[in-house]
Amino acid sequence: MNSKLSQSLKLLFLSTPVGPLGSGLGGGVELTLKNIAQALSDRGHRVQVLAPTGSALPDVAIVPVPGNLQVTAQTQGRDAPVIMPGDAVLAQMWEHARRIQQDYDVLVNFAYDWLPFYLTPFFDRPIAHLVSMGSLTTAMDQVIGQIAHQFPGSIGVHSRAQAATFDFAERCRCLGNGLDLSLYDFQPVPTNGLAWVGRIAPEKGIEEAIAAAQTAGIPLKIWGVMPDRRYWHSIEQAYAGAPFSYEGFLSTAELQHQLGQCRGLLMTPRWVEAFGNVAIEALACGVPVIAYRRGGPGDIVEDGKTGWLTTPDCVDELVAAIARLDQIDRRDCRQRAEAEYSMAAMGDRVESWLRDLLHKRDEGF
Ligand code: HBI
Repeated sequence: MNSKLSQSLKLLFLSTPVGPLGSGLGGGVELTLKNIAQALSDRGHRVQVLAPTGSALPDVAIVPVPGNLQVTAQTQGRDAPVIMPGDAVLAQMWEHARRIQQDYDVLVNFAYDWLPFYLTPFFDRPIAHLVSMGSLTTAMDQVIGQIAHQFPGSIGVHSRAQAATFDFAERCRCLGNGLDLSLYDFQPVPTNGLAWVGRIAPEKGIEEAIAAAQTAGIPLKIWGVMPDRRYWHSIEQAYAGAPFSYEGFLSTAELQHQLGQCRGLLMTPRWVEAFGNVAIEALACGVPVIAYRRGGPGDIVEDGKTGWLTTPDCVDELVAAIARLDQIDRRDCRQRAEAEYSMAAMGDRVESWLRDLLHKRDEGF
């Protein structure tokens, strides 16, 4: 849909409360928010972001909100109670949003937290929720499901696999994701070994990637934020002598340059990744992706064309896939990213989602 044919939208984005934008603590949702803000601004919409103090994003207007950060949802148990710290930044963001909502057409929530969903019926303006992870806790499943039924079309997800973790999957709008591909250089010839990129945490399954690299005898380079040094040291001890090295948490510009030199990216999530931005970053550089048939990466990788899909948690199949990396044409990887995961493609999907939600609202849904 060409927004020139209809009025531009005034959008208020409410960020994740687990860390300032740009700190890496917000994980994939930081990049998602940044790219959606850019894609929608590029097509004439006005985007304002509320985010924890200390947030910074190039070319994005951010209103800093003070308060204590939220505990990350994936470290809670399935039956964990809903918790909020005293003086919570999440509560302050939504109090601020309540006061200024009349200046906007749609609010877009990026937090995977109970409060924004619970507050939705109390707001005058429609709220679009971009749910950034699969099912994690009963309390979140319940409150998201309630809003999915009460406000049809208001729940956006990244992949069908992620939607399938909820019992209201058919009510989820699948948005995929998108990148500014001009930031990623296609590298036709690899000069490096294997890559693993992500937050270095137990749910990411880095151990299997290291074990596969060790068996394959190919060095594995690891990039990403390291929230827990103790966990990293336990990995170093468990796999002493294996060919792997930690290469730091890099800017997108630096990461894509290093990642693009690799023969392949290994994605070994223990949990259902909602999407796996790293998969499309690799494709954008021409790097084939070997991923478990699990979660978002399972929806992104085309088996045998842009990488290989393997049985989850099976190191032997990772090793077999590594041996077949040179069967993948690296140009196919870049072309897939351009067709499906560009800013324009993601911008189309998000704009259409928000307009449909507004349209439903106008019809008094
Ligand atoms: N945990 N409580 C909470 N809130 C979030 O918004 C959140 C999170 N954990 C991880 C996370 N967001 C993002 O890293 C993923 O959604 C990508």
